[in-house]
Amino acid sequence: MGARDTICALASGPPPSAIAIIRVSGPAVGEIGAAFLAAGLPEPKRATLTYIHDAEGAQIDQGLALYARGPHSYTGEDTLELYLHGGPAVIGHALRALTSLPGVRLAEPGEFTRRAFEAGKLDLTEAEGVADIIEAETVAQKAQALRQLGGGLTQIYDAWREELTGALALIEVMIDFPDEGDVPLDTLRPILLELDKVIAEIETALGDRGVGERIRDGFRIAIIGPPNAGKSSILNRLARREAAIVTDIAGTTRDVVEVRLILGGQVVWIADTAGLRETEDVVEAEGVRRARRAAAEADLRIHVIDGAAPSPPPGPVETQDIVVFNKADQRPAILAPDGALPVSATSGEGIETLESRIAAFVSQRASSVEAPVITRARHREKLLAGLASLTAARAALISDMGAELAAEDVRMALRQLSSVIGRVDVEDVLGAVFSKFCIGK
Ligand SMILES: Nc1nc2c(ncn2[C@@H]2O[C@H](COP(=O)(O)OP(=O)(O)O)[C@@H](O)[C@H]2O)c(=O)[nH]1
Ligand SMILES: [Mg+2]
Repeated sequence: MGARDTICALASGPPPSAIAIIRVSGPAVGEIGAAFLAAGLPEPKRATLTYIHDAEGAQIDQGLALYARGPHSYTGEDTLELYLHGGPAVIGHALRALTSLPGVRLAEPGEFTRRAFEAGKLDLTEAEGVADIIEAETVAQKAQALRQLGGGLTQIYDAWREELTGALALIEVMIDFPDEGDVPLDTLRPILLELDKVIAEIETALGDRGVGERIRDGFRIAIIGPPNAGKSSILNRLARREAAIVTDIAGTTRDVVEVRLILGGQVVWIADTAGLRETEDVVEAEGVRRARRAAAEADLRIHVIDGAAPSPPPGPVETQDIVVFNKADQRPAILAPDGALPVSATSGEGIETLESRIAAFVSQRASSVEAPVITRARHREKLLAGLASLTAARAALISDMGAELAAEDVRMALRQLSSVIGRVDVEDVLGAVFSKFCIGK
């Protein structure tokens, strides 16, 4: 294999912008500085004003150049950043000039960060934090991403790995010096204490009701109720647009229609669903099945009672759920069952109160876990597998099934935890993680 490609990309937003930042990383940076910058390659980490021209000597622009010598750079390689005027002609000319050199090509999504990961500058959870902070829309998402890219998760996993490595060493001593007869409790106790501590911490992390994932991906709210209760009309009110079709024909909504909003400082997905009823229509029946699934998976359900034909909510109402009595414009609110919020999708009455109830729920839920350990499904999967291995190790130890088995289980758990931070089994996850990045990062 020859030398590694040098990669380049526009790192700033789409043109036109005041300034465009073009990033370059790889072995050709020195050559690019010498060939394209009138001032030559600048001193490391010193912004230098210079003319920039292409290989034929045609001027591209005047701008700042910032050079970082590997390994003291984001990617660990030599990198060059060019701050140019952010017009499409400048950017196009600069990228064409750079990629005209042999060994220089446009970067893939996330390739700069992937190189940083490969150089050991970041672990996988930190790299995920980089992607998340770029995508962050709410302050809560940003705070979570910032904590993650600053090594907040790395520390937790490192501590677990250290404790398990210690426990493993003690188990291996048991294997090397088997006692005649039963293992004395003195030998077992410190190992069990160590395992129990990690088991308890992982269980706490898993028992977070998905708060970290919800902060990142959005809380799920489902509007459910009988046909014609006004569910779609309420969704449209909340969305402030005609997102779902409203008619007086029962069974109009057949699929789940989702609207994304920011409420209570959180991303919230509100799902309008098909009215819950028995039906012969196959399409509507599938809609009802999806409605039930959306209701079951939601963090919060809005049960809509049809004020024109009141009946109790068909599904189970959980404590956090909101019950609304719709069509309050037609019916006196006094007819609303206890605790139900009178609203009218037609007049807008009660909709603000409904919004603030939803906002209160999501902001309270989001702050119910101080620093969520799990921010992606990937983390949850590995932690569940790790927990299963540790539980098996514990069982093997106390039931005398043999220290060898227990050691194997602890090794397995270590592997699961290490794969979250990208220390082992990385190849299968790297593509998935970095392809979701934007180009230039
Ligand atoms: N008077 C009145 N009619 C409503 C209200 N909300 C919905 N409707 C009407 O009730 C019918 C069913 O509404 P829709 O939103 O499609 O109900 P869904 O089947 O539960 O989605 C439509 O004719 C709406 O115009 C309301 O608050 N007041
Ligand atoms: Mg509907």
